[in-house]
Amino acid sequence: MASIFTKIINREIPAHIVAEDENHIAFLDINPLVIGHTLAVPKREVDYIYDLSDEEFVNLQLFAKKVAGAVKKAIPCKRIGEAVIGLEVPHTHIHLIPIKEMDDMNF
Ligand code: DGP
Repeated sequence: MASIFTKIINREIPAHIVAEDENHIAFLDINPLVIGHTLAVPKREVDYIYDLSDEEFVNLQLFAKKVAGAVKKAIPCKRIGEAVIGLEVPHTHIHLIPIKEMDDMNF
Protein backbone atom coordinates (compact mmCIF):
# COMPACT_ATOMS: atom_id res chain seq x y z
CA MET A 1 0.00 0.00 0.00
CA ALA A 2 1.26 3.47 -0.86
CA SER A 3 2.47 5.59 2.05
CA ILE A 4 0.62 8.75 2.97
CA PHE A 5 3.59 10.70 1.56
CA THR A 6 3.40 8.83 -1.77
CA LYS A 7 -0.26 9.86 -1.89
CA ILE A 8 0.82 13.48 -1.42
CA ILE A 9 3.49 13.09 -4.14
CA ASN A 10 0.82 11.65 -6.49
CA ARG A 11 -1.61 14.47 -5.56
CA GLU A 12 -4.11 11.90 -4.26
CA ILE A 13 -4.33 13.81 -0.98
CA PRO A 14 -3.72 17.53 -0.47
CA ALA A 15 -0.70 19.11 1.19
CA HIS A 16 0.88 22.54 1.25
CA ILE A 17 3.80 21.79 -1.09
CA VAL A 18 6.67 24.26 -0.76
CA ALA A 19 9.30 22.77 -3.10
CA GLU A 20 9.71 19.93 -5.53
CA ASP A 21 12.29 18.55 -7.93
CA GLU A 22 12.47 15.36 -9.97
CA ASN A 23 13.27 13.13 -6.98
CA HIS A 24 12.11 15.05 -3.90
CA ILE A 25 9.23 16.99 -2.46
CA ALA A 26 8.84 19.30 0.55
CA PHE A 27 5.55 20.17 2.23
CA LEU A 28 4.32 21.62 5.50
CA ASP A 29 3.84 19.15 8.37
CA ILE A 30 0.15 18.56 9.12
CA ASN A 31 0.89 18.63 12.85
CA PRO A 32 3.59 21.33 13.10
CA LEU A 33 5.78 21.86 16.16
CA VAL A 34 6.01 25.50 15.04
CA ILE A 35 4.83 27.57 12.08
CA GLY A 36 6.85 26.62 9.00
CA HIS A 37 7.65 23.04 10.13
CA THR A 38 8.46 21.39 6.80
CA LEU A 39 9.19 17.83 5.70
CA ALA A 40 11.72 17.03 2.95
CA VAL A 41 10.90 13.68 1.38
CA PRO A 42 12.42 11.50 -1.36
CA LYS A 43 9.81 10.58 -3.98
CA ARG A 44 10.97 6.99 -4.03
CA GLU A 45 9.14 5.24 -1.22
CA VAL A 46 11.94 4.12 1.09
CA ASP A 47 11.00 3.19 4.63
CA TYR A 48 14.00 4.39 6.64
CA ILE A 49 17.08 6.50 6.11
CA TYR A 50 19.40 3.48 6.12
CA ASP A 51 17.43 2.07 3.16
CA LEU A 52 18.55 4.94 0.91
CA SER A 53 21.57 4.48 -1.31
CA ASP A 54 24.48 6.76 -0.43
CA GLU A 55 23.68 8.84 -3.51
CA GLU A 56 20.01 9.15 -2.55
CA PHE A 57 21.00 10.13 1.00
CA VAL A 58 23.35 12.87 -0.22
CA ASN A 59 20.78 14.15 -2.72
CA LEU A 60 18.07 14.24 -0.04
CA GLN A 61 20.40 16.24 2.22
CA LEU A 62 21.20 18.67 -0.62
CA PHE A 63 17.48 19.12 -1.29
CA ALA A 64 16.80 19.60 2.45
CA LYS A 65 19.60 22.18 2.61
CA LYS A 66 17.98 24.24 -0.18
CA VAL A 67 14.55 23.98 1.41
CA ALA A 68 15.98 24.91 4.84
CA GLY A 69 17.46 28.08 3.31
CA ALA A 70 14.11 29.00 1.80
CA VAL A 71 12.25 28.31 5.07
CA LYS A 72 14.82 30.42 6.97
CA LYS A 73 14.08 33.32 4.59
CA ALA A 74 10.30 32.91 4.85
CA ILE A 75 9.91 32.40 8.61
CA PRO A 76 11.43 34.74 11.22
CA CYS A 77 13.65 32.43 13.29
CA LYS A 78 17.18 32.04 14.63
CA ARG A 79 17.95 28.79 12.86
CA ILE A 80 16.46 25.69 11.28
CA GLY A 81 16.57 22.45 13.24
CA GLU A 82 16.96 19.30 11.16
CA ALA A 83 15.77 15.91 12.42
CA VAL A 84 15.01 12.38 11.33
CA ILE A 85 12.33 11.01 13.65
CA GLY A 86 10.33 8.27 11.92
CA LEU A 87 7.87 7.39 14.71
CA GLU A 88 4.78 7.71 12.54
CA VAL A 89 5.34 7.55 8.78
CA PRO A 90 7.58 4.77 7.36
CA HIS A 91 8.58 6.79 4.29
CA THR A 92 11.86 8.42 5.21
CA HIS A 93 11.88 12.20 5.56
CA ILE A 94 13.75 15.05 7.19
CA HIS A 95 11.97 17.46 9.52
CA LEU A 96 13.01 21.11 9.05
CA ILE A 97 11.92 23.11 12.07
CA PRO A 98 12.28 26.90 12.38
CA ILE A 99 13.57 27.64 15.88
CA LYS A 100 13.28 30.98 17.65
CA GLU A 101 13.71 29.77 21.22
CA MET A 102 13.53 26.22 22.58
CA ASP A 103 10.39 27.07 24.53
CA ASP A 104 8.55 27.72 21.24
CA MET A 105 8.28 23.95 20.81
CA ASN A 106 4.95 22.22 21.41
CA PHE A 107 6.60 19.10 22.87
P1 DGP B 1 7.63 10.92 12.03
O1 DGP B 1 7.30 9.70 11.19
O2 DGP B 1 7.65 10.63 13.52
O3 DGP B 1 8.91 11.58 11.58
O4 DGP B 1 6.48 11.98 11.83
C1 DGP B 1 5.76 12.10 10.63
C2 DGP B 1 5.30 13.52 10.47
O5 DGP B 1 4.48 13.55 9.30
C3 DGP B 1 4.47 14.08 11.62
O6 DGP B 1 5.12 15.24 12.14
C4 DGP B 1 3.13 14.44 11.01
C5 DGP B 1 3.39 14.42 9.51
N1 DGP B 1 2.26 13.89 8.73
C6 DGP B 1 1.66 12.69 8.92
N2 DGP B 1 0.66 12.53 8.02
C7 DGP B 1 0.66 13.65 7.26
C8 DGP B 1 -0.14 14.09 6.16
O7 DGP B 1 -1.06 13.41 5.70
N3 DGP B 1 0.14 15.31 5.63
C9 DGP B 1 1.16 16.09 6.11
N4 DGP B 1 1.35 17.27 5.51
N5 DGP B 1 1.95 15.70 7.14
C10 DGP B 1 1.69 14.50 7.71
